Amino acid sequence: MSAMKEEKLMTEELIDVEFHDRVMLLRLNRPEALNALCKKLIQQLNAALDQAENDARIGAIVITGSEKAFAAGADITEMCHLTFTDVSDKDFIHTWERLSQCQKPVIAAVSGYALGGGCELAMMCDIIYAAESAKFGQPEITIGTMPGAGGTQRLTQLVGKTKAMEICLTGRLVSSKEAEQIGLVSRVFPEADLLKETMVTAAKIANFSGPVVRMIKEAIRHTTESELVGGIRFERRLFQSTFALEDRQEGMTAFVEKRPAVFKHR
Ligand code: DAK
Repeated sequence: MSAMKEEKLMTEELIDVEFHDRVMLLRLNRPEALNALCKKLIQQLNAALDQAENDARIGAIVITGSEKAFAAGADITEMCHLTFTDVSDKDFIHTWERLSQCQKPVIAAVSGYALGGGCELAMMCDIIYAAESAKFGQPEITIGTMPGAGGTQRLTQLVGKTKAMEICLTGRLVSSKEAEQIGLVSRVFPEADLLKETMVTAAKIANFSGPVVRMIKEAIRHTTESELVGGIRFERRLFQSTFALEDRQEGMTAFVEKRPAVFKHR
């Protein structure tokens, strides 16, 4: 990473926070890297979620990105040089699960790419609204690794085994239309309407009784999340194990060097 890019990560806000009555709007703001989810961005996201949880005036949270990208995944340049020991000893990026633990309702408003960790982040939200331009996917296999933040688990729960297998094993992109058909997203809107419609839904939810909203969310999560706990941890450990593979090193290096990866199957 260049010194200039590093400086930006040290100093700039990578998330814009806006308040619209009882709705907190979080806009991922790292356009030069298609909102790739670096450590700093996840820290800022988690801090904003803590703030929302502790503020009784906030009744719902919306997370969005730019027109081109909700988020193009975890930051590959940040992960590229890590070794198996680096990631397994420190239980690499377990902090991502903060979003899935949020007690207040969270809606993702997705335009453009929601790939890898970006798709996983969206699936941690309670509702996903998408623009017609949205493209979902778990392309980790193309860079020699696998989903590590719930991609194999939440996607399977949402769309079923054979669709999840096909999406994760091919790394192909899923259009918003298909995503709606298979139950990955709640609703699809024209680009120009996406945020407006998302904010209307968020405001509606935020103005219902906060404790009742929390209880409904807790009841639904009881079914969905309780089944997931072991699988999420298992997946994260397998993801970390891919850092022992030459193919993972090659896949991520090839992305950074903008060339096709050549896998040696070891
Ligand atoms: N990381 C870092 N930089 C990225 C990036 C990423 N994921 N995606 C895009 N960028 C950067 C590009 O390098 C480029 O930077 P410059 O060359 O301009 O400096 C800039 O964003 C614009 O990207 P492109 O030039 O590639 O734009 P295109 O329109 O041509 O292509 C694309 C857009 C989204 C198809 C392409 O950028 C792409 O394929 N991106 C990578 C998608 C991907 O493979 N995502 C999965 C990453 S792995 C875990 C938590 C999370 C994860 C794992 C574990 N735990 C909790 C344990 C997640 C892992 C992943 O997400």
